[in-house]
Amino acid sequence: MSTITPKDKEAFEANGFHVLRAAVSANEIARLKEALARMLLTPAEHPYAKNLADAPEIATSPPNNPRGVWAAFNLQLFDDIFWDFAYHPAIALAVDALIGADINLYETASIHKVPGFPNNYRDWHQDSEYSDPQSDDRNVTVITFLDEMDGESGATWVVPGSHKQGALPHILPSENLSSKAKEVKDKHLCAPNGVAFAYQPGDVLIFLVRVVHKSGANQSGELKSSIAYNYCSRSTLDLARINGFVGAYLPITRNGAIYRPGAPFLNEAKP
Ligand SMILES: O=C(O)CCC(=O)C(=O)O
Repeated sequence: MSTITPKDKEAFEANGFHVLRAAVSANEIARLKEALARMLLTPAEHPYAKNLADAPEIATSPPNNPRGVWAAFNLQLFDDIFWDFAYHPAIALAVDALIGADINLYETASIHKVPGFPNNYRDWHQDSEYSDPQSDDRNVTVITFLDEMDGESGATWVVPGSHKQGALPHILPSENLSSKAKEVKDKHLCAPNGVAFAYQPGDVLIFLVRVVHKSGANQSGELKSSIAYNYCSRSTLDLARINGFVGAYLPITRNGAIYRPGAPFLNEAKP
């Protein structure tokens, strides 16, 4: 059973986001952080290292993130725990209640903000810029905060209600120091309306794929990490075969429960 109430769902449709507090336990956070710490030490020559986007220009080679990785993709390639995590009941059932019924995995990623991570490195954008064309927009980004964060120490910023504007034009950033990833053309219009919240490890931010959002600066002295997974509704179709992520479209929930491969089909097949 999810904790999402009809009021939560109504607010989610109006604002485009929902904050799920204390969804992931301290023990789970510790295990995820251990696996991410190992992933950040992946040497550049490793065959899977191309899944790690580094930012050596903002990282001063700290021992816990020597290549200055700021984003990582296809996390299941690095540790099975990231595959298990896609099925985290508190998160998956909340997403099912918000955008389902029935959700599939869309993408797995993590974000790492070194001390001094700039305010506009990953600036205002819609994730739908990377998933369109889809048959509908029941696709969400789910940020699980692994460290204490707020808007000045790495938390994600969102523009409430911005999903209602539809797909906005995006351009490449003009700043020299940036992720070089596409951002909203008129981003100066987004900034005054952006909000960020204070998060504890284990809190989760869920937002629709057309919600304009950005990475917060990290003015703290510590590395701040979060996990960013995307899920879509089972009925959401990828119209141009855009999604090549590992595990894309595999079932996560069915009939209001976590999907378990083999059940009941294999049980029924027993002699
Ligand atoms: O930093 C965040 O939490 C959001 C990152 C993000 O939006 C992105 O990389 O597309």
